[in-house]
Amino acid sequence: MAREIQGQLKAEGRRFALAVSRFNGFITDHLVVGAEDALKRHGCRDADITRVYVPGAFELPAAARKLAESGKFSAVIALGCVIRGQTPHFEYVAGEAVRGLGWVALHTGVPTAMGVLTCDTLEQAIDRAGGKAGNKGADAAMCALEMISVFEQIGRAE
Ligand code: INI
Repeated sequence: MAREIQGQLKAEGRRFALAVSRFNGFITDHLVVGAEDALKRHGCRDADITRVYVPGAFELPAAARKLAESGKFSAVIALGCVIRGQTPHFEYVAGEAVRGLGWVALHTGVPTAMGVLTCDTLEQAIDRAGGKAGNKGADAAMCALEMISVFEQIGRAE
């Protein structure tokens, strides 16, 4: 019979690091609320969440790497917001943030969730930070829970 691994969404007894960009803080604050709400609804204690603030999305990968390599956390959840209208270097900031977080996920082996909004407009960002398109911070937290469980089960598989 085929064996299958599916992630369980359990946050109890796990420790989480949130790397949060201060740039567009009025959006990222809402991503933090969404992420922490999702973690707590799945059993995480307040004391098991560490929030680390960095200047902008560009700095998220470096902070996420430090957090992942510290060995203190079950997962790292990176939260940021890059809006195209605000800068001609949108592509660079967004690209480096996404690429860098992918690098952290691959090279550290610690589940690293990408909760960085890359939007054309402020309205799109609001929609995704607790507005009509949900909360991408909460989505990233759920992704972290799923990947922790998937990795654990792969480790135990015979
Ligand atoms: N950082 C963001 O998080 N979002 C943005 O939209 C943004 N824009 O528009 O420039 C932004 N820039 C700052 C960048 O992340 C770095 O903090 C900065 O370049 C210093 O390294």
